[in-house]
Amino acid sequence: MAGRFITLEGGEGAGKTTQCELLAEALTSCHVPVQRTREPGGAPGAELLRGLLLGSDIDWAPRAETLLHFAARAEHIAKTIRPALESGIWVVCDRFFDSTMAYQGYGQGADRQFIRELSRLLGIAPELTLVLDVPEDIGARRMRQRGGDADRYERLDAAFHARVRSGYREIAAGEPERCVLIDASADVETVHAAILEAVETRL
Ligand code: T5A
Repeated sequence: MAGRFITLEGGEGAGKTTQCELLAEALTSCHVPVQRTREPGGAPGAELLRGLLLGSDIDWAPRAETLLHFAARAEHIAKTIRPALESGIWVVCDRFFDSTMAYQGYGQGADRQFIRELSRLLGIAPELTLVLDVPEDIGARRMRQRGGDADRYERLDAAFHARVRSGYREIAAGEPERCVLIDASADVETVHAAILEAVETRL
């Protein structure tokens, strides 16, 4: 596939959405064709599943919740990610399978081997994953300042968000060839510069 596949990951308020937008703009200004997308979602069917996962108050069984994220992901890959990559477009994706490992695996205690196996079966993986690392209290403060209603995951307690953060740090440490840990507690421009440096160096 001619396009390159980049994902941004991190806990609540790490600044992924902000940084996805800045990275896509930077690539576009270098005449690189880019598709920005997000999970859960990124295709009509996957957006429907997003509504179920974030908007409902159902206390899903961990395996069911994991499979719903992977169902949304399979749809997203088939309808958006793979077609873009095949036509030479770079994909900048806000969350991907590391989110399921961090949130469902480390955060909610779902079977990590099950998640690893589902990730492998997708048959596609990012070439570069930027893990935006921010202390939970800074992330929570940013979310409060931004306002709006908290989704199902944002409402979970501080211990959950601490497990998600340490899960991400473990993922990044375990796959250094794919992942770069970025200190996201700095200001927007500093984080953007660190991301550009990682993209230039790795890709
Ligand atoms: N989920 C997702 C799972 O549990 N399993 C999965 O498999 C998947 C794919 C998705 C939720 O679903 C869960 C994880 C999530 O809880 P979402 O609505 O897509 O939810 O929300 P998030 O991905 O968490 O994204 P958010 O938009 O809520 O946060 P971001 O993208 O990290 O942060 P951003 O860029 O929107 O910034 C938040 C605020 O901080 C400011 C921004 O201006 C904004 O106001 N900000 C900064 N302020 C100071 N310094 C910086 N460096 C800043 N960067 C941003």
